[in-house]
Amino acid sequence: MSDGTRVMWMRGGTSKGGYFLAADLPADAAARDALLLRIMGSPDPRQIDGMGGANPLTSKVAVVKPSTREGVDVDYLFLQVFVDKPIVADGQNCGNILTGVGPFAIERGLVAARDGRTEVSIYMENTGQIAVATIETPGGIVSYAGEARIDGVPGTSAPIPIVFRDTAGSSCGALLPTGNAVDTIGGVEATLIDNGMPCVILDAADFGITGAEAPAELDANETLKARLENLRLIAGPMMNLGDVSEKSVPKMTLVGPARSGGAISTRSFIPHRCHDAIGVLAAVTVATAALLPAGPARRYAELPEGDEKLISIEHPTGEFSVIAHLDERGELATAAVLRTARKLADGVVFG
Ligand code: NQM
Repeated sequence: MSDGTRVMWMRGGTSKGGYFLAADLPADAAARDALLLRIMGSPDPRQIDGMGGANPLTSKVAVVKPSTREGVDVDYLFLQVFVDKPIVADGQNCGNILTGVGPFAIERGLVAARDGRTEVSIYMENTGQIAVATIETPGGIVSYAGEARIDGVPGTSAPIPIVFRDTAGSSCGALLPTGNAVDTIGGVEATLIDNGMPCVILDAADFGITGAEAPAELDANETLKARLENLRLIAGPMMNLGDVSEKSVPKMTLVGPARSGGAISTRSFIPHRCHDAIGVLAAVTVATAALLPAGPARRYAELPEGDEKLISIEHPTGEFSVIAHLDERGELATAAVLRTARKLADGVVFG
């Protein structure tokens, strides 16, 4: 057993994981990944011998360091520790875990807090883009308490608004990597799109489901899951992602009509298990798909008028509001989201 590694465990949005300073982890990626697998208890469906919560949403890691980039405070690398496979993947970003990065950076002394609110600008290493998060810091101390509520998390917390810019083509090189708003793959219409998260947007009706089913019901539907995985393996190379059999992207998002007054309803496979809510950048990407001239998302989306649109993405545990600012071409220029985070533990973990 090692002497332990310094870590803060945090809930970020609707996910949870370990936040490490890069300097506290092995510099060699293979040694770092071996340590993280031990820390999470992977591979094991129950992660019984580690900190992971037996769900991809609770088997996540943020690696943070001071940034050398002009105007940027910190660099953030997201790592997905697979639950039941010995894989640590850096092929995707995570906007939920991102939420904890600002508070963590302030708590670790990487960013000086102001009295009131502190903006933290974060370079997201996985995709090479910047997000700006605003943290509540009354008296120069991070406050996690507040009145902000996000669906999928009980209770209320301090608000952490986050603004994303230039997320189009984050991993695929272009918003629409095939150049089309709609492609036909495996006999069904799909939008292959990446506005911060590579997603394959599909019409739930094409799979004989309504899109309102509970995640557990969809997870138990082996025929559906096999069909989605088959389409995902076809979509990966079309999206410039290569062979995605061991990658956590693209996400497979089934859409249908909104049922609770939102813009559209979603069930998002990430990629082998149905999300209890929806990822942050996945929600931004679905909102962007809803603005396209055609495709499964456009078919169902009910959108407000104006250049600033609140697009409410319904998911299994509520809704996710994306505030979309459109450019003169009617395309999404910036997206703002509201998240919350909570510090759960600060100490050392053994690998
Ligand atoms: O899309 C889950 C999550 C995510 C990712 C996933 C996320 C995002 O809910 O930005 O937040 O898609 O694997 O944490």
